[in-house]
Amino acid sequence: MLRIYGSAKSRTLRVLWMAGELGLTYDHKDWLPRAPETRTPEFRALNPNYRVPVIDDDGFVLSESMAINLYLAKKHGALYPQDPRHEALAWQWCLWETDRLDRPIVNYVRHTQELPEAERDPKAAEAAWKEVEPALGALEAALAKSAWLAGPSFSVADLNVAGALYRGLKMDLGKWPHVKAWLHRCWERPAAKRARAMRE
Ligand SMILES: N[C@@H](CCC(=O)N[C@@H](CS)C(=O)NCC(=O)O)C(=O)O
Repeated sequence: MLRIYGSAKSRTLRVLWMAGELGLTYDHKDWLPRAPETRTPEFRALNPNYRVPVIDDDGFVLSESMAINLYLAKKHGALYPQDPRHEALAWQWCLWETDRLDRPIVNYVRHTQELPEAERDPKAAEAAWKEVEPALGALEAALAKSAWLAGPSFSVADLNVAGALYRGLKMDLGKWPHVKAWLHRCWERPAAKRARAMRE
């Protein structure tokens, strides 16, 4: 039995999307980040970082959303590139996303749209934008050359990067037309829409 820990209102969104793509059944511990359930010794034993998402797949425990989705895709033989070069590109884009985009895009949208106005910090938004802008530029250059990030079709690489760019759906991406078109192509998938409905 697969168990997924974490609310759709967290980075667990991308794992729920992947589970939907693969048609998996799972037990869902629908816990928000920092919820009391994530502060227990039992949860610490699953993830000493106290963060979601985490999965428990028949006793195999794994954290880090990118790794979880790479594992699930490979295990279930779908959305996982078979060609070693495409597989390596999937790793590249997942690692790139975590390094370049994951936190800055959250900070940017929180400090421009999501936090109550009194809590928004323009300097934090500006600092985040200085990282988001070149990252979107790098993604635009790749997507101008290829419709998908790791091979000829939608894969775990697209899901992981588009999943992390959920907040990009609320941004003006006019300057990056290939990113915009790709992001909407990814999020129009039925499993993506179902995951999104769990969050909104
Ligand atoms: N790199 C991790 C990040 C996980 C993460 O930061 N999760 C947040 C929710 S989106 C969390 O659980 N935060 C709780 C905390 O900060 O204590 C991943 O991609 O899974």
